[in-house]
Amino acid sequence: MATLEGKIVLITGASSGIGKSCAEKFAELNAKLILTARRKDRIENLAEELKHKFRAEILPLKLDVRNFEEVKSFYESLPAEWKKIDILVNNAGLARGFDKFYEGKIDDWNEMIDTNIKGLLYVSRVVVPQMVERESGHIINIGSTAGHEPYPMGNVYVATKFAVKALSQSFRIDVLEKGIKVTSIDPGMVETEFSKVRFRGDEERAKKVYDGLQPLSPDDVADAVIYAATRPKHVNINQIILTPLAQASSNFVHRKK
Ligand code: NDP
Ligand code: 8X3
Repeated sequence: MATLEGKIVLITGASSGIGKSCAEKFAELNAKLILTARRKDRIENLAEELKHKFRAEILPLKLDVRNFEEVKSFYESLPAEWKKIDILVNNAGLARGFDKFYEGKIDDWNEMIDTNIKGLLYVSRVVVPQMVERESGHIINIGSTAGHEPYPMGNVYVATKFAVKALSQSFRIDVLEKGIKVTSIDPGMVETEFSKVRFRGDEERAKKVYDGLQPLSPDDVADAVIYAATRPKHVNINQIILTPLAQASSNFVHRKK
């Protein structure tokens, strides 16, 4: 197992769910963390907690991945020693709405496309050149089973995750001779704030998504991220698809009555 000690890890969307669990696990393994999200209070509190628990070195920084100028100035403002990011976890993402495409809301579509596709591209565009220069680094994209098989009313969210899969494959080709790893971690149903965000705070509807089955926890997904991040130098984990035991794919879910 390769060590994470002293590695600089940037996590987008670290204020909740999978990103937060990744932060906890990387901190436990003595990585140095740059935690980003829009909800600054949350990442600041998390940073304090992890500093206290693991003596971790952490920079919590507010970042909206949809804004390229903000992404650029975020990176430029990092102290020189923190610019050499070893591992980039492109996790920030969301679903909005659950409609037939012909009834879909344009604002929902734009938000998903701007966050899940363009945000991932913006952050990668700014962070990866120093990896290329150093011929070392690891890009870990959080995809989804939705990027492998569409499901009813998933349309635009599904399309964004197909795009993430395409980008992970493309990145891998583009950095092939640069010694940089590219991994896609593709979970099925994970109980986080994801469904609450999708249904705009409707807790009851969000809960129903996981009715009659045990979903993945964010820690389950973070474990897969850590696995990919700790392989020996010559090993690249291209993709991990993980689902709850009760989920075979996007469309096949077994629920106990
Ligand atoms: P959560 O809603 O719990 O977390 C989403 C995170 O993304 C939050 O930290 C949020 O932070 C951040 N985020 C959203 N928009 C932006 C933005 N514009 N700029 C910066 N950060 C942003 O959901 P999950 O943990 O479940 O989601 C994480 C990733 O996992 C997403 O890419 C999602 O598509 C993917 N995924 C989730 C699955 C699930 O079933 N839950 C399954 C498969 C994949 P803030 O609001 O503070 O900015
Ligand atoms: C999130 C999981 O099944 O809602 O990517 O698409 S799902």
